[in-house]
Amino acid sequence: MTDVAAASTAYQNALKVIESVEPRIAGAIRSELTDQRESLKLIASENYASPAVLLTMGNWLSDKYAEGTIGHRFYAGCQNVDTVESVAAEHARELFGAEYAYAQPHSGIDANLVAFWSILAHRIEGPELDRAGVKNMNDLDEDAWETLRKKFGEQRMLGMSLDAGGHLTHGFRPNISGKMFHQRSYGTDPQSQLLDYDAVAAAAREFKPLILIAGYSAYPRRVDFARMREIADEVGATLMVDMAHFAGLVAGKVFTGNEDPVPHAHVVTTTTHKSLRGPRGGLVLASEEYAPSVDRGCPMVLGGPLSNMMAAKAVALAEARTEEFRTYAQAVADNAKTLADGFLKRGTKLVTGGTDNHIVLLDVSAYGLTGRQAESALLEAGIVTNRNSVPSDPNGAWYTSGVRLGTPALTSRGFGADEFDRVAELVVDVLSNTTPGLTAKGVPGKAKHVLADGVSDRVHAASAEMLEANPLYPGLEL
Ligand code: DSN
Repeated sequence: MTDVAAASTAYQNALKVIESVEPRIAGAIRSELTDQRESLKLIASENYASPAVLLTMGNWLSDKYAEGTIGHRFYAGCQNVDTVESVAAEHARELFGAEYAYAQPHSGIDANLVAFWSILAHRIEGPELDRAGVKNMNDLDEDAWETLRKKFGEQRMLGMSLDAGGHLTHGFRPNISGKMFHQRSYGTDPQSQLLDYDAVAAAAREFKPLILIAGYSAYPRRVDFARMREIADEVGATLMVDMAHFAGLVAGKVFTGNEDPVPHAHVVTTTTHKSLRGPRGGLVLASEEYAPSVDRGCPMVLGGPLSNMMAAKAVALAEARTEEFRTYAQAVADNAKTLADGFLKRGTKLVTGGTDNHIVLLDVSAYGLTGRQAESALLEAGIVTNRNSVPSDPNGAWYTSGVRLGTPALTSRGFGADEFDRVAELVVDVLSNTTPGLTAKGVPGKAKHVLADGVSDRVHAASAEMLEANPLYPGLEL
């Protein structure tokens, strides 16, 4: 980590300033650090950004409007934002070997919206304008515009189902993607719970999607993106990969060849705050062919860029270019394997029977628990996780039958094989000592849990030893 003494001074002074205006906010900031320091953070999508990344977010770049693109803004005085966005894009291109990078999306959903609309612009709008013999959509007459709007709404998307590990933004009804597109899902093999590429190909041949999406939030395995591209090419689809979860493993060169989406996909989206360990935000990478339409993210679906966040993305991407980051990324994957093995040897059922990325997905039904009960019992013992569906989950997306764990955050703290095996032991201790709680009617429900006496204390004590030996932001005093 960076110069900790300087970071301590910076935070102490910043908190003094915040305190003088709204002490409750300063208090919440202090207490968030304490909470993060004192719990086992196993949420697969969370991490700890460096002080350099965190400090870059809080400054006057936040106050500048800069709608438009680098060197082509709708506001005057954007020279510093141009520098920030250029550096972020340059690092992203070099780090991922991408032809084009767009650093403006504020989040993963924004990055996916930019990707969807850039694909629609390239594949649907462009040919329609050509047919009408005009360059700009404002030059279409009312009838042609109505035809184009209707065509946008007729397009199809094929993505991984939510219970197999796909993401809400991959075409599910509660999300705008499920309302914009006719959507179908591919799942995983019922026995192995692994992706069945032949089944994906068969679904693609039948459905003929405009967009084939690969990528996941809760699938504990690597994906063969070369095979996904073959499938997309065969049916004339655009291959979009959402690598939000595993961008750090791509940046750290743990996923290479067919497992690296960038050489195979037309468009790749990501968040920057998960395994990539940057600020909360999004990023789109694209081939030359899609670059001009991705570059229209603003005004297509975005407003003014968050220039302070783009600056922090640039700093995080600079960190991710280092040998130290590669070592970290490899440790994230190695630690996940240790964690999975720790569960398997203690008899816990894992979705797909293991992991080869940063995610371990427990099926807690054999403990007689829902994911919700398991999540609450673990939290009571100081272990922070999130419940998650398992394939064909009988308990649906709210109660679920699974708990998702990930190694990026604790690996950033320095946890290695011994600690992750111990983490598996502690999680098993909690789950095997938890029973469903009773509802108001006195019958076992799906939400409440009862953790046996003494378990929380012993798990807290064992965690505290590991957490103290691997401090978060060592030396940082508030
Ligand atoms: N919420 C993120 C996750 O936890 O995976 C995905 O958007």
